[in-house]
Amino acid sequence: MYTAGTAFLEALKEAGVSYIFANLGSDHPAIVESIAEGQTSGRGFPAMLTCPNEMVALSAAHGYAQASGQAQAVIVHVECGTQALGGALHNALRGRVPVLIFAGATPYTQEDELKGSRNEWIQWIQDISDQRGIVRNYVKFDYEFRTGRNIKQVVHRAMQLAKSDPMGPVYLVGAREVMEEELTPVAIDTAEWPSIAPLPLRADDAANVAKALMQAKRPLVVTSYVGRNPAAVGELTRLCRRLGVAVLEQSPVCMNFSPDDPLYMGNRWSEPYQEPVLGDADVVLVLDSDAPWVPAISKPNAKATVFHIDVDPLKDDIPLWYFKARHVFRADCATALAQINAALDTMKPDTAAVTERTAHYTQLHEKRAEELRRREQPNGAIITPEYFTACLRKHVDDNTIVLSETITNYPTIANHLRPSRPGSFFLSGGSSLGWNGGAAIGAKLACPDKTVISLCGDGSYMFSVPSSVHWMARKYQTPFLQVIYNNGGWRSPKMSTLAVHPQGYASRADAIGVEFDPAPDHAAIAAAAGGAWARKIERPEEVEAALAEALKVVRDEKRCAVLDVQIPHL
Ligand SMILES: Cc1ncc(C[n+]2csc(CCOP(=O)(O)OP(=O)(O)O)c2C)c(N)n1
Ligand SMILES: [Mg+2]
Repeated sequence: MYTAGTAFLEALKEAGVSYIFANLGSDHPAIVESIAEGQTSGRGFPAMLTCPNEMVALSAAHGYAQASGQAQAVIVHVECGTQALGGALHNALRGRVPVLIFAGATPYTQEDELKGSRNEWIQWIQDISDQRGIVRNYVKFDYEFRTGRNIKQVVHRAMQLAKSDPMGPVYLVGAREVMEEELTPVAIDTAEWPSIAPLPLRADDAANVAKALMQAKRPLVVTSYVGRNPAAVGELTRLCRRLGVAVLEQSPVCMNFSPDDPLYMGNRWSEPYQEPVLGDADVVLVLDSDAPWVPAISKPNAKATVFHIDVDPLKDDIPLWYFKARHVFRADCATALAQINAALDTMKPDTAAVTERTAHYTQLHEKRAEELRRREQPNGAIITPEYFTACLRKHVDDNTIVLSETITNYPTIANHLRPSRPGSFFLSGGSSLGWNGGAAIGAKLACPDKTVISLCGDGSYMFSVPSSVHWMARKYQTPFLQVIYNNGGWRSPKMSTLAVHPQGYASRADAIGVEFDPAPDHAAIAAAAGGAWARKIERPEEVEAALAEALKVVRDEKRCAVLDVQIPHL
């Protein structure tokens, strides 16, 4: 037996897919049959994992790709399973995550003309006019298999698109009749389907950027995700140290530059004040950022020269987007930074100027570090997020991956966890809440020997479909520690309201629709769904013991632990 379904699975295997995160339906008999046949005949197809919720499935593929760089596959049920991918698709797009999503389509014959023809009532209900239109705002490529004959080529083309910069999700559809087609196998040489080579700068441009940074009085790098390619971090660090260039992160979604480096100036989100370091810079080099500052509240000096090097500098999928820059380059930042460093090898920086710049920025760094140390001291009988995060920091070793969907505590994590290893720290990269649980499963599957810690707000925990996540985590043995920064609801929309209406009615109201009152027993959901260790803590003196026990459960018992940490409420 060799059907289009078999060819599809074979192509995924050839493309390096290890896991198919699947939520099945009446559209998938060919695939289910081929997997069962493959298990008997030993075809070695990717493992198919049952995902009771589609958003968790795609978030798992997302976390896997973040932790390993490898694109995985997601299978969903026709148009309704596609809808249920929900905001995970937005996250995959904005996170620039390579992933192949396949959805069946309802059969296109109804009188048994072909194998797979309609034989269930729902197949009329699931026929819509443009299934691919559901996702077209969010994928790099969408296509429907018209025949089984070239199904492998189409999968490899889709994967080539997904894995080429700027990376992103791709969506394929196949109706039952196409997937049932009996085929003669087609041989593919995967070496002939590479992703595009990383784009370099032109040599002159690299030299010009090097010269501008070298001659600047207050040179500054602004970045959000240069560290998505961990190789870029070393080149950036080398560049900054040799010239005394500082780094400011804007809404960082991964580890970009060591927060302990004296040239690290901190991280900005949407705080309503002008950033002094940004205002003082005379040369600003933006590296990989979708929004390098929020111009209404903070921006570079009008006299500053701005360079922008980005894997996707035009952001053509963000309709209203403009940030003034004099020089804009589409390039892979790891390559570009190596080129700028190579250009500097032939130049002679003024060592006195480098020393002065380094001393200036080091002084600012130390002042900031002192303030952060002060904030993480224990504060009476309450657990502050800063104190808790500082305690957690001591447990994060070199073998740990941390995920954060902590919303109003994003800055707390950046400042007090201080992730300093490239490739060890991730946010979703998007803004649709609920990535944290599935992503932890994916990261653990990608790196089974690492400890995975997923941090989330109480709202983000509920968005993550914890029943699905923890059922999967037990079934597929992906233990991780989940910490809930529980402030009793959605602090973020409350802050958004107060930022626009500081003295308004909402500022004086007792409740504005963001409170979780009465509170759910969050950790117990995970215990019920997946046998997770569950604990709620409220006092600072409980923190150390709870963290030690939770991590022991994860590392030794290989069981999930969910720690509900009560921080000051809304
Ligand atoms: C899918 C989705 N729905 C709604 C929102 C709007 N939203 C942004 S932050 C937030 C609250 C998050 O709550 P929590 O995780 O507890 O973090 P907190 O704001 O309390 O720090 C909401 C509802 C969103 N970003 N994504
Ligand atoms: Mg909250």
